[in-house]
Amino acid sequence: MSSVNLSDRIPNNVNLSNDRTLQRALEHWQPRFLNWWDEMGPNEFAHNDAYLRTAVGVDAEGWASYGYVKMPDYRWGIFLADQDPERKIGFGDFQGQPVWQQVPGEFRSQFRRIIVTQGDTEPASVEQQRLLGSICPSLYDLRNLFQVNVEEGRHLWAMVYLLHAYFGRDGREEAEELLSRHSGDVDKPRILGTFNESIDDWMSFFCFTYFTDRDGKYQLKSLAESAFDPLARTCRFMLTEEAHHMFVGETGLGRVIRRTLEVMKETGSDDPAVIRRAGAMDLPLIQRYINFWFTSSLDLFGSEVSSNAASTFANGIKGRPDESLYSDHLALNESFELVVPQGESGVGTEEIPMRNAMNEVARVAYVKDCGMGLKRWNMMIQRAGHAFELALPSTRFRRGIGAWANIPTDPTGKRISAEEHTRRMPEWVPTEADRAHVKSLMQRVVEPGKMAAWIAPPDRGINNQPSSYEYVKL
Ligand code: BYC
Ligand code: FE
Ligand code: FE
Repeated sequence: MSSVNLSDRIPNNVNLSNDRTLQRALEHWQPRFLNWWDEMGPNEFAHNDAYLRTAVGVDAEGWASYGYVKMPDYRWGIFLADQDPERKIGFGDFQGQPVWQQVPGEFRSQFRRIIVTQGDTEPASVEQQRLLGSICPSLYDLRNLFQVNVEEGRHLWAMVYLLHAYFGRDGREEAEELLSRHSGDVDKPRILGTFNESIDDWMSFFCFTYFTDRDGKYQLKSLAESAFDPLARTCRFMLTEEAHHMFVGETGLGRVIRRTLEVMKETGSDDPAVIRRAGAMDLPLIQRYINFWFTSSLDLFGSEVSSNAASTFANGIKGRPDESLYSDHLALNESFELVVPQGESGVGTEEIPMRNAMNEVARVAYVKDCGMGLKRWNMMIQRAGHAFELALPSTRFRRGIGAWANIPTDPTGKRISAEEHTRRMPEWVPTEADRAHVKSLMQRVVEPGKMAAWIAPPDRGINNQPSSYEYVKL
């Protein structure tokens, strides 16, 4: 197992102190990161102790060490999963050859672009979520928000380490740029669409952690297959942290729905106006939030037909999520049947070479994973005796990237006129009135154990603490 150096200014298990130049370069970037955190992160809470887990190693004990910490003092470290000296490239044109410990010159710019894109999303999400603390529904939720924030900060460190260690001067420049683009900035926005959307209420936060962090899971799974071993090991460790982010989303939405069902029972009504007057979120509103964030996150996989995807697969840069589940890792003689728009109003199919369909392959796996939570929530709704069913919209609906970009369809994927599309959109994504209602419920609740009225308490606390624990000392 790689040894962990916690006494360094930057905790790490990559022997940073053996490479003075790299260590100095990263120590030079560190104050810029802290400055960015101070300006763009949850700075209102800079002086409060929060009960957070910190990675102090990559083994079962080390990766989750719990204690109170003030966020600016959080020990953001560089941790790679342990190296497997026998590891071979698992897919693409170089399948079976030993993995690379350095980036081959001919693939340098492709690797850099992907690492930069991954790195860009991490600080973007912290920026998007920076104002949620002031309207938290409980100390428990506040703590979970901060946990997600500091770990996304660590994920930025993970990508910056790779840029500094393996990409020389352009890597260092890209690391600077990661702190100078900002979510929603008109002049210097973040790279991918979803990361420029605003997250100004907790419904959006729970949807984001459910749907968008799950894109993170699938992209990291793909990169964990990479032939470039340091990237693969970095992403493998990031995946262990990612699970908590999706837990926050799934349990968050589940608790909102549970509370809605209680209010439906108390009021004996499913009329959205009645539910809203009683201070909860009605189920159709929840469906519209799901529609918004799911469709936005679908775009993060890129185009269905992508020569970039074919080339990153061929070159061993990016595999399929869970590549080991496939039997053919070359994917040269297979094809993929895509559903595409046909003519003015039709839907047809098109056969494309499998390698060009790798974005879609990942998206299909992602959509299936997204469905799991909905099954559980629908079971709750059904058990409470209601006919309402939450559903994921069609992957053709409201797309901005790929074959279905800007093709008007309804949530079932049926093509409709542009006029109907515009007219009916308020049925399908959050309206001004929805957002105003959600906003009106976002009152700060910070007494230990107390919950805002629109959300049920969690089943259990964090790290075996009671849910009434003082997770953040205000
Ligand atoms: N918005 O061939 P195409 C996470 C661009 S989330 C704007 O279709 P390709 C996290 C694309 O960049 C995971 N632009 O797709 C979650 C390309 O631009 P250029 C993040 C988009 O190249 C929550 C062009 O369109 N990680 O970790 O296969 C909280 C044509 O590209 C979008 C990654 O994404 C979009 N939605 O790209 C915190 C992994 N989609 O080069 C963190 C790294 C595509 O022509 N990224 N474009 O200017 C990649 O692997 C790939 O770049 C993509 C697909 C998955 C984005
Ligand atoms: Fe992340
Ligand atoms: Fe995440």
